[in-house]
Amino acid sequence: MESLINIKNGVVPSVCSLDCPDQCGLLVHKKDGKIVKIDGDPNHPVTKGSICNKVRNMGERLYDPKRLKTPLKRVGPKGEGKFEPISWNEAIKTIAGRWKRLISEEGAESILPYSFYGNMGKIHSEGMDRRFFNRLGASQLEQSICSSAGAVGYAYTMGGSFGTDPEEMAETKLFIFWGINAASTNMHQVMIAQKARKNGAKLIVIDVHKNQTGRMADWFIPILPGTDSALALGIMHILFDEKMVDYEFLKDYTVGYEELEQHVKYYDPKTVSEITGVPVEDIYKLARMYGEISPSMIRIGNGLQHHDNGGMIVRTISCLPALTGQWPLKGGGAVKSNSGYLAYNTKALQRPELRKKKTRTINMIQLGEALLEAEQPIRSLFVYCSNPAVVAPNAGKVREGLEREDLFTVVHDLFLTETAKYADIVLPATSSYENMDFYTSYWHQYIHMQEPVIAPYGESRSNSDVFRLLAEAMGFDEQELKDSDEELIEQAITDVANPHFPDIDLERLKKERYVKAKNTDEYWKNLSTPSGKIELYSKQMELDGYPALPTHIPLVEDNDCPFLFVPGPNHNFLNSTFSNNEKHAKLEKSPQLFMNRLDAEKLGIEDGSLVRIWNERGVCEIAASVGEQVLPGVVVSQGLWSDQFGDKHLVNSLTPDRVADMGGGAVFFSGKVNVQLAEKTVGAKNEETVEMK
Ligand SMILES: Nc1nc2c(c(=O)[nH]1)N[C@H]1C(S)=C(S)[C@@H](COP(=O)(O)OP(=O)(O)OC[C@H]3O[C@@H](n4cnc5c(=O)[nH]c(N)nc54)[C@H](O)[C@@H]3O)O[C@H]1N2
Ligand SMILES: Nc1nc2c(c(=O)[nH]1)N[C@H]1C(S)=C(S)[C@@H](COP(=O)(O)OP(=O)(O)OC[C@H]3O[C@@H](n4cnc5c(=O)[nH]c(N)nc54)[C@H](O)[C@@H]3O)O[C@H]1N2
Ligand code: SF4
Ligand SMILES: [Mo]
Repeated sequence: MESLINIKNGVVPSVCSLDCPDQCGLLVHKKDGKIVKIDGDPNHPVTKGSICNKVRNMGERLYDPKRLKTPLKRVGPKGEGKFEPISWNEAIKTIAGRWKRLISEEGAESILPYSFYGNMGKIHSEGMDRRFFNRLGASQLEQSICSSAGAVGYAYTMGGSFGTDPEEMAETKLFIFWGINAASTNMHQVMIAQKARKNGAKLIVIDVHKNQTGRMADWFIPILPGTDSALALGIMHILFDEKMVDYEFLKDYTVGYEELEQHVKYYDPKTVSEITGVPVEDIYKLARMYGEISPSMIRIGNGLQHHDNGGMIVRTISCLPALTGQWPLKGGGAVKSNSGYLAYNTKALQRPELRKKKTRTINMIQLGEALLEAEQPIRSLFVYCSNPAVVAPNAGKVREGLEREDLFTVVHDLFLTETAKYADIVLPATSSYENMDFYTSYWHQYIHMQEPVIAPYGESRSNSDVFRLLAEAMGFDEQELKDSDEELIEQAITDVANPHFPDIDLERLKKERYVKAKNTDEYWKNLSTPSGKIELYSKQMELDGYPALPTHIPLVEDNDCPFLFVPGPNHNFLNSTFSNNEKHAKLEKSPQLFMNRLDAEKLGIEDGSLVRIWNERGVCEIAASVGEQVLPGVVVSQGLWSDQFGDKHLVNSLTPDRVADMGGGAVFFSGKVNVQLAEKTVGAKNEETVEMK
């Protein structure tokens, strides 16, 4: 078949590579070999031709004049951004030379790869890179920044990342979007709910911020951050009390419902109201709606798990559908992540056997600490598919670590990101439209094929190409480090020990482009929990040091600042991606701090006033948006803004790098801050004048 790259003019199929649950099927319009327009693929069974504005404007990013064309070496101080072009040959030789010396002097563990899912393609995000770093024997990275706390919490109840099929949600009569800003972060989930609403379905949104998603709900329930376990337990209290539970389902398919019934007696509506800020009558109303309307579906968002108690919150909420017997119903249940259905042959892709020695693992959310304080120092960092100087918590500390003169840093990216500015060597990366890869959604149930649709930009190279080059330069001659991208895909989709994985080979995947997981209907009958059932009571949790029953555990007292700070993502960026592209930044205008009118009045802050937000970790300045969108005591910002808008927008300079209760997860939303009118505030980070009250 002709390569899609060679089609100079026409429309070619593709898939969105961004870290977004929707994983849209795309149609790419080409003129003279360049992308001129990106549309949705109307034949895609879930995304059905609609896509977000971010990717409609993707051309602006792909052909942004700031995009990197050649490898670079740093010629100014770290962080300043002065670089000179060099050849690939020089770049690879420099890296391999430094690493060979480091390995002989301090061992391979002195090298740390740092990556996340800037590109969700499996080959490029967890393929040849894993093989290479396994062979190298480098330190390992715990990739916990996004969804690990909730994934572990959900798995205690449900055995793994398995939930309701979005394609069945036309039947759903009650949607609860819980801690998800779906209007921005899962647009097709919203479209499905809107369609169902035309047939009488109701949409409830439970959030700490009445944002674009809350505003479209039939009922918006504001809640205090980190208290959602208590609300879920309060609902359970009423469901048992008012006999709205399905005892037959509980008896057949769950463990521990009798213990749970006793346990939730402690969570009476009055107590729950005091914890959550949700009025008693609303707790009753919510529980009764949940008890009476079927099928119901809870969309469990990522916002919940970015808290000290995030794993337990997700664990608790995921018990609810069993109580009213939702799982057997079409369109009933819950979705946190559906990635389990498409689990592929990771061992064949990543080759863990290439690692000959056990090596240390470093939690990615504590990069600053690892760079500054590790007993056995990290001497070299290789960053790809991530921008830790902006996205990692306690980002000031991360930047301090990146400034270390004795740290040899390489960054592989499409742009000179904030992180890349600290690099010694920068390598230009291809975009996903220039690569071959396969993709699996973590919301719908399709696996996708991506073939390159345009030629590599400038001298840029894909992740797997870079690791093949590095392997050669290091003198590694294993065949696994030479395999082509096609071979990698074939290995990953062959001999898959997952009963839901579709019967595919590379040929079928290329021909059909997206294929659905199979036999997913009755997954709730045979779960991978220790009992095989839904575990309302979990012995495993007890063994792991948690309460066996779902429990509300208050947030850690971060410091004595008065406001809980929830800095989430925004509509027009994807994490920090797009924040450096003019078109997207313009659409987003500027960052805002949402605060309650009562708090603002006390502090003399008006709508639009520039406010200073600070704590012992850092300081930011942004404009206040005063109103009723958040409860008193809570402030919310949106977006991970690029440094090009000034150095006062780095919200992660304020966020804690503590580890959540489960999965080593991040606690971006459990930090506390002080807020004052900008001109009134004295002092800043590390100065003695900082007032903490
Ligand atoms: N447009 C856009 N889409 C994206 C992204 C993006 O940056 N921009 N990022 C992608 C990625 S990587 C991810 S992980 C997802 C994240 O997308 P979501 O799953 O939507 O998660 P968040 O936006 O982090 O938080 C969701 C909501 O949780 C609320 N929240 C925070 N704390 C609490 C709490 O204690 N209780 C309750 N009930 N609500 C709370 C926040 O106010 C927010 O509205 O989106 C993906 N899609
Ligand atoms: N305050 C706060 N901080 C957060 C969050 C939050 O809600 N609030 N959300 C957190 C979450 S959920 C996540 S997932 C993380 C995400 O954080 P990151 O994974 O760092 O995501 P991005 O900021 O999108 O950066 C991805 C980078 O990968 C690059 N890239 C894209 N494709 C490729 C490729 O094929 N090869 C290479 N080499 N590079 C590529 C992009 O250009 C971009 O610079 O952020 C976390 N940080
Ligand atoms: S970012 Fe999400 S909604 Fe937008 S095109 Fe990609 S998968 Fe679809
Ligand atoms: Mo994420």
